[in-house]
Amino acid sequence: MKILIVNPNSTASMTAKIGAVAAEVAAPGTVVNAVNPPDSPASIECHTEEALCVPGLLRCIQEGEAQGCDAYVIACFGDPGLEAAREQARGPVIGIAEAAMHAASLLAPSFSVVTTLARTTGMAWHLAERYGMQRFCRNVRAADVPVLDLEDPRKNARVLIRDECLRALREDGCESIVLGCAGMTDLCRWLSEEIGAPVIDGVAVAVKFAESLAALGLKTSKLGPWAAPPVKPSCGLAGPKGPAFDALVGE
Ligand code: 2AL
Repeated sequence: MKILIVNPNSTASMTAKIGAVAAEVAAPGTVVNAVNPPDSPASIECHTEEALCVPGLLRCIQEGEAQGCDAYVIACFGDPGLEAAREQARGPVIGIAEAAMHAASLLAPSFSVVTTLARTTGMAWHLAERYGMQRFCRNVRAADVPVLDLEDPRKNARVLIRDECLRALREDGCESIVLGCAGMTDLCRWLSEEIGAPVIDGVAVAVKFAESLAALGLKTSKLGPWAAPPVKPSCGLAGPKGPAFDALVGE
């Protein structure tokens, strides 16, 4: 089985970290490949950056389709382009926020999200509403850590995140924590031990969900709004048979 993990930001060190966690949790026989578009923002921390990363992300999914990938993970907590990616893919496409929130709801009566910057907390609340997870979500908290600080060992990111997780348990009355950034993926086990409660990393959970659904032979429904988009000459990313895709696969 081949799973493609797309980090929609262009920071290669984060993509490598995501790929390492994915390879660690994948079953024997599952090949995981982590990629990022070369031309997207270095990190995604606002609505504009979310919008800007989507064309590159969709190109990655189209390449994955050409290579016969069985399932996909979008490794950014805003789940950018998730439904558009589902229009492009035959197999399951899982966003890390939806995966983490659903997993948390199976492990504890409630969760709080601990994310990067305060300006992204509203985006996480919107996702909780969209996924029907609002009733499990006690709070969305920012550790005040820019995404790229997670890539710099000289910054104090892990301690700031640990302290915010502890505050969440104490002040929000939640029993589990959802990590609000793919760049936190390597901290999950350490954080769980430090705080004594389940800490859910969407990257690991999304890989396992994607793998399970694909192993069951389940695919994305093409009966309604997740059908392949109509091909239009004005839009290079229009669909699997659009001009951009043809250029990608060398047709
Ligand atoms: C993210 C994430 O997961 N990747 C990224 O670049 N930004 N999320 C976030 N809340 O900052």
